[in-house]
Amino acid sequence: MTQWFAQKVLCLPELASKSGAEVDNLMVYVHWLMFALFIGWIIYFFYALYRFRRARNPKADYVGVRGHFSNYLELAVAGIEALLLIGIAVPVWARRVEQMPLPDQSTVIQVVAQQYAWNARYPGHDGYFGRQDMEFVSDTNVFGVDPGDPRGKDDIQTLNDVHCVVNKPVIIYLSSKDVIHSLRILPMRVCQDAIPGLRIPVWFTPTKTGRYQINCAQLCGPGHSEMSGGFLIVESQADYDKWIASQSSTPSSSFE
Ligand SMILES: [Cu+2]
Repeated sequence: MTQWFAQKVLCLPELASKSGAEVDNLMVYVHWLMFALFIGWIIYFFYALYRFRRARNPKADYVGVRGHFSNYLELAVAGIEALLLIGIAVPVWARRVEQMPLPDQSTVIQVVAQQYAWNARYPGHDGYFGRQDMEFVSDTNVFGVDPGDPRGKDDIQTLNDVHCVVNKPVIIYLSSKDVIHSLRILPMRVCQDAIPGLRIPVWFTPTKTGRYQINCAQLCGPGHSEMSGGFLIVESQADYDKWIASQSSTPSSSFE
């Protein structure tokens, strides 16, 4: 029922992540409550028009409502709202923040946003990112990779293509080169600001292979809309390994 409501009534975008259903459910519950309140207010509006019509009430009643029904109703609405917030929204958020997947069981990617594209970086065959430092950051080295560190030699850097493996958690360490951007991948139900000087982890577990558009959710300049040229490519482990092999300049054997 909630899935049907989410897709047919609210027209939410395709869902392709494991924990995204929790976000959708919360949106559905909030809309159900709003729908009930809307119907309730409409009924009350017409009741008031009828009950307090001039023909029956030629003189105003200065005391007003004497019963406590409206108080109980307001309490009940506040109770349901508190339940949505404390019982559902806060636990969903707590799980997002506190239950980070383990890096060695995830696809770990660094993403640096810039005007107007997404840079992505992968650890390559050895599984390690090379050393990074602010002193190396330049226009051509947005990740500040230390050119002297051998572990960084096989690192892979892409522009606008973010590859990951289906049914395996993805951890993105997000930052920005210039202004505030925001990484939004709707089918994964994630949206996180990219802030210069901060490295913010974002995680999700994709459940369907495919190509999903990445949007920038902060108006970051005149070319803001160009940032929708980024794509998250969710593929099988075999396809991902093939892609890594095709990108990495250093074969894995040199590390064995
Ligand atoms: Cu942007």
